[in-house]
Amino acid sequence: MRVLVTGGAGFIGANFVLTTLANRPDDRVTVLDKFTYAANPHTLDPVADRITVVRGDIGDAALVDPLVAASDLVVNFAAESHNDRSLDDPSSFVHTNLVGTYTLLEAVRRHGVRLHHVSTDEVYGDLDLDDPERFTESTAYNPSSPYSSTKAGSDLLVRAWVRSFGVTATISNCSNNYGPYQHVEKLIPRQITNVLTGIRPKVYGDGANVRDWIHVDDHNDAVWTIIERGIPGQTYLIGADGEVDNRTVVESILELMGRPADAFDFVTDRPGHDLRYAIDSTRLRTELGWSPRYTDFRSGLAATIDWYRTHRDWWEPVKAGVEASYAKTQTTLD
Ligand code: NAD
Ligand code: TDX
Repeated sequence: MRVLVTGGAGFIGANFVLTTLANRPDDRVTVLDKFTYAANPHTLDPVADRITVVRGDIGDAALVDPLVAASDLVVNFAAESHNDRSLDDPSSFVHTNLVGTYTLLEAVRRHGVRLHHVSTDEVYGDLDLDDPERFTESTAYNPSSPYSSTKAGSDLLVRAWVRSFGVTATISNCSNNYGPYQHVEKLIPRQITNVLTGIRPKVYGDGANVRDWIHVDDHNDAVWTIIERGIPGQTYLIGADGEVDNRTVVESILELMGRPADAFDFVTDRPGHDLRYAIDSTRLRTELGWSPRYTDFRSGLAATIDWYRTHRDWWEPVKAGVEASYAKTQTTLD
């Protein structure tokens, strides 16, 4: 199969490329990526001779069209992905997440190519801490941030192109990912690399916000399951029953790194901060037979800490810039 992986130099997309090459040696992989700040130019170096890398924008129709025409499958990971940045400047989120997805949809429509669109549980908004319900495929969309609203819009474009134009597409909405190659702006790598560089970890607000953690390899395994066995036109939620509050995540990182569990600071909260996400992945498990392999969050976290410890050259060049940027808006709370 000829697979076009958009956003294949970012966190989840690069892990997808690496596991696809390992598990499906006969597939031919092309990466289309704009190489924004979020892409590390070295992540794909070890497989550079096995893939084709095209540097460009998914919103560039003239570039996208022949790449899609030469593919059997497009897997769309390309996005602006960070909530904090979307609050600072939403413009690139509107361009990439909305115009970019539209551009891909028009190309797959023209050429009759299958699309899998990767999305997030944040499209559903948030839940109360004690709400017994979790998100399902029929939960109403209710996004909170410029990031999540542009992802919600991208999903709705895919649904409309399926219904109105007969495009063959599936959508997945996954919970928070962790694992190797995640940018140090995100919660888990930020705190691990803070400890490794002598900075106290930073928890937004009171740290009660809950995220539903899944290892990136389990996410990507679910994406392949949906591509192979999913029903065209359907949406599947991906989650691994990994709900943990942020304070506990940071305390666990500190403990696993041999530091006192209270050696962190509470800092300025994120505006509009979603309280809790929780995924019910029953459809994916019962209809498609998927289940996660990483069921012990603490050991997945320990492996991720080891990865950042042994890959300093991968993250060190951007660490100081990320912290300087956060310091402009985040101050320690008393
Ligand atoms: P990321 O920010 O690490 O990577 C995004 C990649 O897209 C980068 O390589 C970037 O250069 C590229 N890109 C950005 N704009 C582009 C454009 N206009 N054209 C081409 N490439 C462009 O993001 P990620 O965490 O790997 O997320 C990948 C996808 O998964 C996103 O759609 C995101 O919404 C979704 N998702 C992420 C998570 C998570 O926890 N990280 C959870 C659920 C869903
Ligand atoms: O330093 C921090 N301290 C902190 O308390 C950072 C960076 C974050 N947080 C909090 C905010 C969130 O409650 O931790 C939680 C996780 O934050 P992020 O890593 O920024 O992720 P989140 O906003 O939950 O979104 C992530 O998961 C869903 C991805 O960035 C999205 O792309 C994905 O859709």
